[in-house]
Amino acid sequence: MALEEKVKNLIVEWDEEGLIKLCLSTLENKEATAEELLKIIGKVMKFIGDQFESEEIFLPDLIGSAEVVKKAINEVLDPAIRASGGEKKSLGKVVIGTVESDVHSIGKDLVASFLFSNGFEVYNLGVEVTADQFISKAEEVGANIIGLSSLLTMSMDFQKQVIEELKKRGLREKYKVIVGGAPTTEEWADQIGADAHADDAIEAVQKVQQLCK
Ligand code: B1M
Repeated sequence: MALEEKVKNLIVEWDEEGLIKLCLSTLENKEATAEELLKIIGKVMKFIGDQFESEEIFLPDLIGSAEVVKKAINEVLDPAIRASGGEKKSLGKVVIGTVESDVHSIGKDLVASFLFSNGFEVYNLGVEVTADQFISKAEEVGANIIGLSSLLTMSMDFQKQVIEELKKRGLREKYKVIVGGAPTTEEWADQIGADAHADDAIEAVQKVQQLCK
C-alpha cells in the first residue's frame, strides 16, 4: 500500500498510535522526510474536510481525525524537523497563530512547520490568539513577521484588528504581516493593509522569504 493510502487510513480510523508508529518508522527507514509526511497529511486533511462539507462524514469524525493529526505533528514530525535543523542560521523570526475566536489549528500548524523546516525561527502561539498576544510576543522575541491564520468568515475581522492595533501602538512599520486561511484572499489582504497573503503552506514560505529579503 502506498504511504499516502496508509496515512489516510490511519487518520480516518483515528488510529493515533498507528499514525505515530508509521511516521516514526517512515522517518527511521528514510522512506520520506518529515516535510514530505506533512504534505501528505495536509492532502489527507483537505480530503477529510471536503467529505465533511459534502456531508459524507460528521463533526465527531472530523474532530477525531484532527486530534490524531495534531498529536503526530506535535510528537513526531515537528521534533524531527527541529532535530534535522541543527545549528542552522535563522532566516527570520515569525510569530504565528490563529486569530481570536477561531480554534482551527491544522492549517496554521502546517504553515508553522513548513516555515520552521525552511529555516525560520517560529513562535507558534496556538489558537484564539488576541491582538495583544500577537504583538506582545512579536515585541518580546524581536520578530520580523506576524502570521495570522483565520478559517472562519466570522474571525477574519480579527486579522484586521491586529493590524489596527499595530497602528495604534505605532508599530505597524516594524513588522510585516501575512494573512492566510481558507476564507481569506489577496483582495482581503489588500483591504486590511496586510503585506502578503498565501493560499497554502508552500506559498506561505515563498511569501515570507520575499518579505524577509
Ligand atoms: Co471547522 N469550519 N468549524 N472545524 N472546519 C470550516 C473552516 C468550514 C469551512 C466547514 C464548513 O462548514 N463548510 C466552516 C467555516 C465557514 C466559514 O466561516 N467560512 C467551519 C465552521 C463553521 C466551524 C464551526 C463554527 C462549526 C460549529 O461549531 N458549528 C466550529 C468553529 C469553532 C471556532 O473556531 N470557534 C468549527 C470547528 C471545527 C473543528 C474543531 C471540528 C475542526 C478543527 C480542529 C482543529 O483544527 N484542531 C474543524 C475542521 C477540521 C474544519 C474543516 C473541515 C477542515 C479545516 C482543516 O483543517 N483543513 C473546514 C472545512 C474545510 O476546510 N474543508 C472547517 C485542512 C488544512 C490543511 O487546511 O486549514 O485551509 P486549511 O489550511 C491551509 C490554508 O488555508 C493555508 O495553508 C494551510 C495549509 O496548506 N493557511 C495559511 C492556513 N492558515 C494560514 C496562514 C498563513 C498562510 C496560509 O499565513 C499566516
